Amino acid sequence: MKPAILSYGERARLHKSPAAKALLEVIERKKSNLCVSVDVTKQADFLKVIDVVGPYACLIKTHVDIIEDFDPSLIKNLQDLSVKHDFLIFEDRKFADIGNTVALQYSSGVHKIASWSHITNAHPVPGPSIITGLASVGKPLGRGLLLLAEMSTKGSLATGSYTEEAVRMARAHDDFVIGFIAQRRMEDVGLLENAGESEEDFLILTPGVGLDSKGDSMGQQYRTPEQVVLESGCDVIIVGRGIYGKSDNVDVQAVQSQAERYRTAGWEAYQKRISHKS
Ligand code: 5BU
Repeated sequence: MKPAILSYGERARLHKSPAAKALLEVIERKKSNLCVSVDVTKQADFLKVIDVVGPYACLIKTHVDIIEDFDPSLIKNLQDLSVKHDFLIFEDRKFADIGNTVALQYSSGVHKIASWSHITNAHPVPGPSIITGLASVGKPLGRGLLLLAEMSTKGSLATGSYTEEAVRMARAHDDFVIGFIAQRRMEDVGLLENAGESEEDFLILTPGVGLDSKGDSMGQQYRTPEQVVLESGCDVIIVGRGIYGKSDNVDVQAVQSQAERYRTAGWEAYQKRISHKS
């Protein structure tokens, strides 16, 4: 059966990747397919936003390299919040180098991403060696990788045969690749005719989600949770500024009510989707 018509819980039971299983389980448990992207630059704001949105999110997405006052205690605090509120962590690192370099960037340096981030992502542009490089670090830790098959920005080059090759690369490494950053489901992408019914279950995590705006002045494009989850069959909505607003002035009440609003919109779109099954 196609993943888009199965429940998250059914998919969790069938999935063989520990990272994908854990994400599907938390989605089902919390009835939330909302990933909050916390793109703020001060530790205190970062932790404050996460503490407020944590109860509504299945996943918190980070760009740890934008934190100006980073020190290792931030990671401990983030992990404590992940346990307190029951969410997974996704460092949106977008690796894009040769296998040896990405393995070092993933394991080492100041941030030691592999030691705390359940999920990370990579551009397929270097070819399959980027997956083997990252898997050499992440697979023994039970981590999962998303490939960037598409992007949400105007004029993205990740289309057509590039997207198809990303899907083929993932299929050849499905012991570590758990899904895609994409704008729609990928089951039918790049399949040869008569390929038959596929058993694959790649998760689709989708940025570029907003209820009140169609985009920003720097090429971002937004679609609604209903368009993303119901019409395009994606699994997780990724929302940043739509929830935390202006990063230099965190309004706790507003952040909480937006998180609640997006969580409800994402979950209702999913419920409509699976009620259309058969
Ligand atoms: P926003 O504030 O909801 O626009 O933030 C979106 C986040 O998702 C931000 O962290 C981006 O780096 C990230 N993103 C994206 O917007 N579009 C993409 O195609 C990819 C990532 Br890949």
